[in-house]
Amino acid sequence: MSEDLRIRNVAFVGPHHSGKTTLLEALLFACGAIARRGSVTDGSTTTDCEPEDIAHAQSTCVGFARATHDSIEINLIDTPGFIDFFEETRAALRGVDAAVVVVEADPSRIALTHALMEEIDRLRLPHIVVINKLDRPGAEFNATLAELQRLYGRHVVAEQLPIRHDDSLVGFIDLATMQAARYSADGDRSEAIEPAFEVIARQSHRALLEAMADFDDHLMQELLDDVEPPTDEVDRDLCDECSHDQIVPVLVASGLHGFGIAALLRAIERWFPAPVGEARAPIRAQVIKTIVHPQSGKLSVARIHEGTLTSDATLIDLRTGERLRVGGLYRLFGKKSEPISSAGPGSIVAIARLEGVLTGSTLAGAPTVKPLPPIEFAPPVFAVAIKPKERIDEAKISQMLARIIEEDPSLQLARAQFTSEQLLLGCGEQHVGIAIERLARKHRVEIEVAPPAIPYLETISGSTEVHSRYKHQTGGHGQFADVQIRFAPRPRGSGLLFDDEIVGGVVPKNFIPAVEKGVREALARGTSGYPVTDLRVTLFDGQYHDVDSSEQSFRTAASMAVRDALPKCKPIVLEPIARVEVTIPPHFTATVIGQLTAKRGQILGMKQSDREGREIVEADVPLVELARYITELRTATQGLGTYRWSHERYDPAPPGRVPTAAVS
Ligand SMILES: Nc1nc2c(ncn2[C@@H]2O[C@H](COP(=O)(O)OP(=O)(O)OP(=O)(O)O)[C@@H](O)[C@H]2O)c(=O)[nH]1
Ligand SMILES: [Mg+2]
Repeated sequence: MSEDLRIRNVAFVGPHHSGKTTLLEALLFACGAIARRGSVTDGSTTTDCEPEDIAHAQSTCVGFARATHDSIEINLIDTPGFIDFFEETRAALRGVDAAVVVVEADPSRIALTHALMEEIDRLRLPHIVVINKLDRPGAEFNATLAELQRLYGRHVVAEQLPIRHDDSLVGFIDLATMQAARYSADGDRSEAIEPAFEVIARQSHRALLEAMADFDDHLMQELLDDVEPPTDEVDRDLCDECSHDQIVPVLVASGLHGFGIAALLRAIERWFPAPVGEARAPIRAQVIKTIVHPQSGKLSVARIHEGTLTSDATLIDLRTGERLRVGGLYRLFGKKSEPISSAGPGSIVAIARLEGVLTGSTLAGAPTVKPLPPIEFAPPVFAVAIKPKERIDEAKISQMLARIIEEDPSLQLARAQFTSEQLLLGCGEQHVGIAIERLARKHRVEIEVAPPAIPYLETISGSTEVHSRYKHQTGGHGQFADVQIRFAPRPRGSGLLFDDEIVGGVVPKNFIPAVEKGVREALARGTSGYPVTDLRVTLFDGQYHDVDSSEQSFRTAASMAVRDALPKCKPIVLEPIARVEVTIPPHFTATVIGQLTAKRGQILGMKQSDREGREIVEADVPLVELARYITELRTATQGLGTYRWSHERYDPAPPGRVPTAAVS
């Protein structure tokens, strides 16, 4: 039988900059888990402990910590809010039983929680919302709550009201107990509700009960009969309905001042579910994060769902069937790892040296254990071209790149089509940028980064015939070759065709491959510097000299012919056109179509997506216009839009818009 454990596993999630790391730090301090409260601005918090977090004063990956309160062990995961790191956050949500959604007291920032709330709903994860930064002048509690309810419904309901004086937070009213409290350095002090707040408190209390009554017939009857339900009943219902993800209570806080922590701790303990799991069952655990230290090696952070894991156990990676020996068992606290000998169900632990195990893998104590649902990572939407700054061997660099991808499976490596550049792909500019920084720091490899080259081509739109003679006399042996060549356009996409129409051996057979070679070499860089394609090149006449003609001289004559001919055939530059599928909630369709049209896109139509509540806009867009498209798309769609593309064809580029290729 499964038993309730005195554990809570909680993720702090929410938009970028909403104050998650600061609030979590205040919670750790309140529980005595840290002696001094660090700050994000000076890089001293527990969970922003990676050098990249500190350098950017923001979370760039998940951080782990724990605290004990009322003899309940609280495992905490701090997640990065920036949209580029959403895949990291999604994986972490698999390890917890509940989430604290931290938002700023600013209604305009609530829409940024959309993708996150969708994921929380999909996982049916019990959660609360904390309206944070209420100490700030101009903080808007009411408007923020209204916006939350407009987007997510009336079951997102205030359980506290902030008491603000002189535009700053001083206390709160608990709407379940109808008691007020004032924050102070040594805890919250209860006090009576001020007369000025009585009406609003009563109305909000009623709204809370009504939202809860939707899931509780008894409470509904009491409300209909105008009976005030006893406080302990309200409290019980809140626990029940929040832990079953029916009600989403909203709390108030100022993480920076440590205000709201006591209520938050109480909510975590009372409203969030305890993990369930059987200690004697075979191990069933899922890896939610992989950390690779250049010196100490690899750590797989896993959530144990069933069983008791010991530091000398053998596990099966159900993804590969591989049997692996645990190389050490740890609990993480910021950058510290504390060795432990065993951990039971509901725990989040770091396991050392599980080679081949990836984030998302199910680790099992027996082959009969059922795998947990895999974690599918969204396909990458942003790419940079990379090459090492110094010449180091290819094998070494690919090994290091493989390690950073092992840490973060939402990164990918690929070779660019047409240009063969090495690409690093990820979920956005910042995601890829930070990966490069991490690579430089951890593996001491400096990488040069550039936007991927656009594989422009050149073609001709007119025909011509040229006569080219190469004659050179340098004492002794001379050089002689004479060719007449016709250049004509071919249909788009048909490539280069070389024709030999020589009759009577005026150019001997053995020199014709040299002519073709000379033509091809010269066409590798057209008038614009880009390769020339879609044309027919016909050698139809020429002359040779018995002694002075050579392969080299015909090659030279042929390339001179190309140089001469190209400007006479009205050369044009061709640009690659991508077929784009943009996936968005339907109400953004008009915006996205406008955006794509402004990018010279040609809209092909709309279709239904497999994903519920999503539509796909299909369009053909010049590849060059897509360089930063993901950032623009997210800005226009509250972070919800995503897209993928594939090469479709080449079209003439608008004159004057194409950079000349750099001479290499
Ligand atoms: N006034 C005020 N500022 C706060 C509060 N909490 C955090 N901040 C500030 O807001 C900024 C962001 O805080 P963080 O704790 O890093 O926010 P976060 O949600 O962890 O940010 P990401 O990890 O990037 O998603 C920092 O400059 C904090 O000092 C608060 O309650 N009041
Ligand atoms: Mg943070």
